[in-house]
Amino acid sequence: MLDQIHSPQDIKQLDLIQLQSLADEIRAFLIKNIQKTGGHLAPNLGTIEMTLAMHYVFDTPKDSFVFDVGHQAYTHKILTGRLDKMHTLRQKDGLSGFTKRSESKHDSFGAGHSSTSISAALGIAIANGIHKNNNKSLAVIGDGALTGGMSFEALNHAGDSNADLLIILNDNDMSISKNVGAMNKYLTRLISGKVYSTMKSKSLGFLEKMPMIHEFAKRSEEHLKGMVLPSTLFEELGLDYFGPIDGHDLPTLVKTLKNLKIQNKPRLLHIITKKGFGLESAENDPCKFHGIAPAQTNASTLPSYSSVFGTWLNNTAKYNKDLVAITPAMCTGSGMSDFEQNFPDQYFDVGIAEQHAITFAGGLATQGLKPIVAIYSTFLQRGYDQLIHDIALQDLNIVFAIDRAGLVGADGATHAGSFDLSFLRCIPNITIMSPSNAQQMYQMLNTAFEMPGTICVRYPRGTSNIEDYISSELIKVGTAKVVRQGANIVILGFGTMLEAAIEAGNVLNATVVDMRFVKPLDESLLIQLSKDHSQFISIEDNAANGGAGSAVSEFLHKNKLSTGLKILGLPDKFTEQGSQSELYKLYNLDAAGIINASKS
Ligand SMILES: Cc1ncc(C[n+]2csc(CCOP(=O)(O)OP(=O)(O)O)c2C)c(N)n1
Repeated sequence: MLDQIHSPQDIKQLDLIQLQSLADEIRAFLIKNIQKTGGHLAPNLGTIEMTLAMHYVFDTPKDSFVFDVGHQAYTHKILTGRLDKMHTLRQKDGLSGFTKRSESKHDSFGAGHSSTSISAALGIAIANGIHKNNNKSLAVIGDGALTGGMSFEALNHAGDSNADLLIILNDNDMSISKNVGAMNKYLTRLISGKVYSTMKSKSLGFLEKMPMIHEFAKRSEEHLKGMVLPSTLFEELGLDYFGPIDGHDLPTLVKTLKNLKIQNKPRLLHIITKKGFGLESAENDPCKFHGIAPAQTNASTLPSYSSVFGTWLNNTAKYNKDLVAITPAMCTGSGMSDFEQNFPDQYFDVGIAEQHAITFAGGLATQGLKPIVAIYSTFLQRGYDQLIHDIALQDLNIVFAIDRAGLVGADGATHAGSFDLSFLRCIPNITIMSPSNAQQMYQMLNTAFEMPGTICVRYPRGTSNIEDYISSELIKVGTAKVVRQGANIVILGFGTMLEAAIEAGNVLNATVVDMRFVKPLDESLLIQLSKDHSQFISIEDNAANGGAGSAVSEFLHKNKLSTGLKILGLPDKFTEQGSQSELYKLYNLDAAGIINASKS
């Protein structure tokens, strides 16, 4: 059947039995396809029936579906005419792993970062109201994404509006790791029936004193729920609440969605799904199968930068009871699993709540603790004001371990750490370190932990070729290191771009510098090098605009130094998806790029 589906219209004629067969086909297809391409396996296996039912009942693109994060939208891609491109998923020039407006008219809102769907779908719903077009707007949000502050802001707005908005809460009790927080506990109580039954018994007790109303209320439990006493937090906030229902039961999903389609108030349907549904290994270990690498990937034995961070964290915590580490829902990805096990009292997973993670760390720091905020570069964007206003402005002692800086590969522009050097560099009181290898990273973390102030250590996705990296040494702040002495040209290598700098340096007989610090720069070395070299070439895995090379340019200009400078960095456009090496080549961030720059 799958081959016959070219648009959502093609599923409308199916009966429910055929729809179930289609779900089974899609499941088998996804398991096979994602194993080849890599991607978000477990989240997509959990949302097949939900997505089929949504497309069966509603009509995109007239109606809008906004998928939170967009990592669970593969079935949606298949049903909206992208089946034949699924083999290109997450590859260069291929389908995005997330929803993307430029990819399909059925993707009503792009995503990648979490907790945005209710806001966007509410905007669409309110616009529909202004246009009086009767189109429907749906947000699909996971229980993990619901831990993000923006979703609360959106609920706060939605519940006080008359918008024709349907929120589908896809509750699988998992974020990437096990979901956390009071809201999650509340949802569990809601599913177990405890919330509703407590409220019901309370309200019945109250109503027994008013026999007429009691009699009326008894006739319809729904009525009782809706009219007499709100039974859930969502209803308290002004949304109609429906559920919980089994999110893998197609007939129930279809029937419920049909009922909900004819309503026009802000409403929330709570569905219960199993992450990894239908694939035993994924059901048993949904965290491991949240996202998987393509089958042919050779697992490297070299240490990843995330694991270097994890090792440093463990080793340092052994001797420092004041060390506390915080992750906004990225425990495994940040290399913190061992630390979580070994130091549970010093470990905080705060949910997908980057803003809170940062200001929470600020509070801890005011009391003499030494917080380490482990955060991906792209998600640090979420906490920018917190970083400026709550941390740097108060000169608090916090280490930011910024993972996935630079290009991340298959996840594409939404996840690329393209901007951190630019947006961090302009903040006063901040020190920025950018290690060129695993051992230097370890030493920088030692340094950052020892020194006061707001310290950022930013490192890329991937592995370092230095295996023996543990070191007790510190690095003098603001010092760069000449790693190759040459003539005429100086290549200023920032972070792991040093490798390309050395390769090009050997070809060009250039002087090569491991810059190590983006802020403060090693100004005296720059002055010294400018005396006997005519040209600098800087290279970084950050936007060229406002990044490390810009810092060098500003310095040269301020000091009226006439040395030429070519800045190699990411272009002034959002980066593509593909393998990291493909992309670095594409953006000339390799030895060939440096050699070409030296000639132009
Ligand atoms: C702002 C932000 N922080 C972190 C992430 C990484 N991330 C992607 S999916 C995910 C878990 C989402 O859980 P949930 O919404 O319950 O969806 P599920 O995968 O369980 O279906 C996380 C933490 C992100 N995409 N955006």
